[in-house]
Amino acid sequence: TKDKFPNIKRGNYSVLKDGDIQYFEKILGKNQIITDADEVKSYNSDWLNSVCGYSSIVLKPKTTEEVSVILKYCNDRKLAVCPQGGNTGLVGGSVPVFDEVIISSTSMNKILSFDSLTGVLVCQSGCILESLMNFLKEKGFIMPLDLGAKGSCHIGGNVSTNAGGLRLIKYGSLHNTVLGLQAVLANGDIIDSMNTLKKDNTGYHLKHLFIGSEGTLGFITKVAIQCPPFPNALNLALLSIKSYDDVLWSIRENITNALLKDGYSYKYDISLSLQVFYQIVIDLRKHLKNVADVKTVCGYGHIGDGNLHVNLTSAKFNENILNCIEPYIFERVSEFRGSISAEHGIGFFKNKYIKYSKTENEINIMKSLKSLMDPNGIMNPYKTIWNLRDNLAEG
Ligand code: FAD
Ligand code: 2HG
Ligand code: ZN
Repeated sequence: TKDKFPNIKRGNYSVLKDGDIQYFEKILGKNQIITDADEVKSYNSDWLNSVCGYSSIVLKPKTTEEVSVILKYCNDRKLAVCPQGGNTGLVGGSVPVFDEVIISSTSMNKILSFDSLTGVLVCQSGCILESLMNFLKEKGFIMPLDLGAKGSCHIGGNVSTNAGGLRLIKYGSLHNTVLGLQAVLANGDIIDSMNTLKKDNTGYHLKHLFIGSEGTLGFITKVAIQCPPFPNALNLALLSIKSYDDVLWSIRENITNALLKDGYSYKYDISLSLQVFYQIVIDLRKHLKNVADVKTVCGYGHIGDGNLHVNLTSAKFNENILNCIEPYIFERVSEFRGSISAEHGIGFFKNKYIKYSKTENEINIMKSLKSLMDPNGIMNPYKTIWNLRDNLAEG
């Protein structure tokens, strides 16, 4: 990470000591901790192999109470942490930038209840999306979201990124379908907003703060989600392809994998009105016409949601190409009054650019919330609103 982003400096956080590891062993047991360098490696690198931290420890709590004890300890010790789900995020948010303690939801994978009358599923945050889909299939229900990373991503990661995916157009975003959640704050306090009611207007809707907060405000431990019944009728489109087996989603779902094979991916995930939806790809091709080593400039995504994935590739990472794309693309999106992050989040890659989509007053409220909920700035530092942090603890 430091090679590609040399200007980023480690915050003034504590460094992990043997005594810390012994404490974690005491509360979790050795089986729920990884310190073996080879094993820890895969938790340090993101799915795209774009960024890599150097954490020396992964903690795998099984319960909310364990997460609470871990976070309280890290906060008191001023150890920075990086919450991680299935590590399929595409904006460098799920891996440490330096030596943050990784807290993985892998072992928090229990389905807690399902009500077949209301379709409400309650589960721990580490349940893999596809496992939940398989569980619901037998009951005649589906998850309200589906995405290409379903075999690995966790529902807690989905909620933390407010993942969109292929069903958003029909069922709405997770702000709509998540009925309740439980999260642990940096200081270990458990915020239990595990509502399973469809209507509840008692005060501020705290769950919405955590949906899409990318691990910067707390660690999500449980989720209650409204699941729709399996549709009785399907509308099929007739597509001119060679065989029936070639229909409904793998080609679309595998675009991301295909681009990864093409080389290094520069990824942009924007919302634009349909009047100007594809214009940005045409403009970018013109803008980059004379830039050496650009391989592919393409756009695809979720047209019904007004969300375009603009992806570019080169054989390997090239700083000149990056500087030609950014901030150009964000300036254009801002001119069109679009969003610079439609569904993947801000993460590590885009946190300099939030101002292109948010006003100063909105940013000020975000900063105040972050200082209130994480005064020592231990939760997923260097990500999301890190560059706005003039009044936040720098660690
Ligand atoms: P991670 O990648 O582990 O983490 C993502 C962020 O959430 C990080 O900031 C992390 O710190 C935080 N986080 C994770 N778990 C918790 C927790 N329990 N508490 C607090 N913070 C937490 N995204 C879409 O929106 N739509 C798509 O269609 C889509 N398709 C994809 C297809 C492929 C092939 C791939 C590789 C990715 C795709 N993504 C898509 C991106 C990614 O899968 C989603 O963002 C997903 O929701 C991330 O879940 P995860 O469990 O892997 O989270
Ligand atoms: C999709 O819609 C995902 O396929 C991934 O959100 C998009 O790789 C991307 O940029
Ligand atoms: Zn998408």
